Amino acid sequence: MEKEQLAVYFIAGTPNCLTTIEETLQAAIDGGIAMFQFREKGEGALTGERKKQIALRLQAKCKQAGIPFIINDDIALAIDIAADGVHIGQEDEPASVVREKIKGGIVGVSVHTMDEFEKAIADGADYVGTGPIYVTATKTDTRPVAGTTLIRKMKDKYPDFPIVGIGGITIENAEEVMKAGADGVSVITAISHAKNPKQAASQLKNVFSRTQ
Ligand code: TZP
Ligand code: MG
Repeated sequence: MEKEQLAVYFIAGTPNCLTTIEETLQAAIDGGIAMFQFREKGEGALTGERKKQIALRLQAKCKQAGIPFIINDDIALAIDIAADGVHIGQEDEPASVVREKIKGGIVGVSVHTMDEFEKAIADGADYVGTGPIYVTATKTDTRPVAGTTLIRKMKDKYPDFPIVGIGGITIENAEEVMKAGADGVSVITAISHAKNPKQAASQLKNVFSRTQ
């Protein structure tokens, strides 16, 4: 994958969206997101065939826009529908095992320490996400708020490895994350709950452009 694909990395599942997830994703695409992760979690989350049917429709949108379509956690679904990749956390299957299963696809891993970061690299991750950088209401079982210190440390040691920040990132604080060395920001609420999701995506893209 290209690092540029992390610039504005939108994540959403149906429970995160104020309108339909398809409308929200389309607006985010129109605003200029570079990658999308389908993260169907939390109250009201779809499962089974209904989840798969939505995934297929979102995948088609991403294909049309030429951006990677990543699935959170659900390796079986990702393989079933030939998604562009998966994103896993520390509690999921080991990254080395997932790497084998996903073959040439993108594997992203959530990391919270330098040790987890180096393990993810050794296991064959293509990028890592780290956070929560700021306070977030979206995920309740997070680690403590980390700020941007770890991003700086990771970039000092591995300047070329793709890193994206996550958690509580907004149009207002995205610049700080980019300046710490992140290759991009991943957001749920900043786009999915925006009055105008297209404009929110476009503003995040502008923050990225002006910090390069
Ligand atoms: N992992 C760490 S924080 C978080 C995830 C999935 C939630 C990010 O959501 P938001 O709404 O952008 O803070
Ligand atoms: Mg997970």
